[in-house]
Amino acid sequence: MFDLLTQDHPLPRIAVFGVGGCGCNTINQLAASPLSDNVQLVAVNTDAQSLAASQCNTRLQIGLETTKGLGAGAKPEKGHEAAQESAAQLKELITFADIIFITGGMGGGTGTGAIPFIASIATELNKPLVAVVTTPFSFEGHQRNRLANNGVEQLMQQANAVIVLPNDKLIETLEKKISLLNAFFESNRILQDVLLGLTTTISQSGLINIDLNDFIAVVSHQGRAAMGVAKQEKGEDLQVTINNALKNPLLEEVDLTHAKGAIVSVMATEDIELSQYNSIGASIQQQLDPSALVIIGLTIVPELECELELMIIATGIQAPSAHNAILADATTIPPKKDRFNSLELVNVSDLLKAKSRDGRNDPSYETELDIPTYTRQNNLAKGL
Ligand SMILES: Nc1nc2c(ncn2[C@@H]2O[C@H](COP(=O)(O)OP(=O)(O)OP(=O)(O)O)[C@@H](O)[C@H]2O)c(=O)[nH]1
Ligand SMILES: [Mg+2]
Repeated sequence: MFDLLTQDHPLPRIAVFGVGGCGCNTINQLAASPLSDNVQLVAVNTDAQSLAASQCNTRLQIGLETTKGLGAGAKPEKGHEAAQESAAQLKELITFADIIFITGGMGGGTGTGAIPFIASIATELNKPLVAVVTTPFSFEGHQRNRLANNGVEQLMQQANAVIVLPNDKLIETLEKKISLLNAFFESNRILQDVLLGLTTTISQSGLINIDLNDFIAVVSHQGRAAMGVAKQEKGEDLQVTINNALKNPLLEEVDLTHAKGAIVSVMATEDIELSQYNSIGASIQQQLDPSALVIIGLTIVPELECELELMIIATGIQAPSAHNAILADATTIPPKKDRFNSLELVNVSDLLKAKSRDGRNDPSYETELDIPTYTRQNNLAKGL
C-alpha cells in the first residue's frame, strides 16, 4: 500500500493589482499568460471604458462618485480620493491575499494617486508587497515627471520594495524606430516577465523552494528594488547570463552593491550541475552588500528549451531621496533638443490620437492598450 502525500501548506495566494491605464495594460498582457490558480489579477481604474476592455476576471472601478467613471484627469489627488472612496473593496481584495504586487504608471492621476494608497492598506494589513511602477518619458513634460517623482516618494513611504522602470530607458535601449505602442508593449513585457517569474516561483514546488517566509524576509528591506531576467541559451556562458540579469538595461540605474537582499529564481532542466547552481549564488552574492541575504530557488522544468532561466529581485537598495531625485532630474536632463534628433521625437498625444483613429478598424487595439482618458476626451471634444 502507499500513502497519498497531501500538501500541508497550501500555495500562497498572490494578488496582482494593475492600477490606472498603464497598470491595466500590463495586467491585460499578463492575463494572456499561463498563470497558476493561486494568482488573482485585479484591474483597478477610475476609467470605466478602460476597465470594460480589460480581460481580467476581477475588475474594480474605484471612485465612482469622485470621477464618474471618466478617469482622474492627470490629477493624483483625484486618484487618491477615488481609492479612498473605494477603500472597503480594496481592503477586501487585499485581505484575501498573502502577497501583493501592485503595478502602474506614475505621472497620471489614477496610478500616481491610488497606488500609494493601496500600498498603505497592504502595509496596514501587514501583507508583503512589491510595487513595480514606470516613470514617464521626459518628452511627456516636466509636470508629469514632477507628479511621478512625488508619487514614487509617497509610495516609498508605504511599500518596502519599489521597482522603478523609467520609460526613458526604453528610448535608449530599443530600436529608434520602434513605435510608442511597441515601446510600451516591451516595457510591459518586462513587468510581465518578472511578475510571471515570481508568481511561478512562489507557486511551484521546486526542488529548492522559495516559500512565503523567504519572500517576506527579502522584500521587507526598505528601499528601492531592482529586477532582472535572463536566459542562458545552450552553449552560452553562465556568467554572461548572470550579468545580463543583473544589468537589465530597461531598469533604473541602481547601485546593487548596496542591496540588502535578493530572491533568485532558477529554472533549469535536470541536467543542471551543482557547480552551476553554486556559481549563480556566489556570483550574485559577490555583487551585493556583503551582509545581503540571498535566497535561491531552483525549479526543474524538463521541457525547458534553453539551458536555464534566471530571475533576480534585489531589495533594500538605498536610493537618493526622491527630493534629491527631483533636483537631479531637473538639473541633469538637458533640454530635449540637445538630447534627441527632433526627427526621432514622437508626440505622445498625436501618436495615440492617430492610433485611436486607426484602432477603429482594428478591434484588438482598444483591448490591448489603454488610450489615456485625457486624450480620448480631447478626441471626443474635437469630434475625432
Ligand atoms: N510602460 C508603459 N507606460 C505607460 C503605459 N501607459 C501609460 N504609461 C505611462 O504611465 C503614465 C501614466 O499614464 P496612465 O497610466 O495612462 O495614467 P492613469 O494612471 O490612468 O491616470 P489618469 O488617466 O490621469 O487617471 C504615462 O505618463 C506614461 O508615461 C503602458 O502601457 N506602458
Ligand atoms: Mg487613465
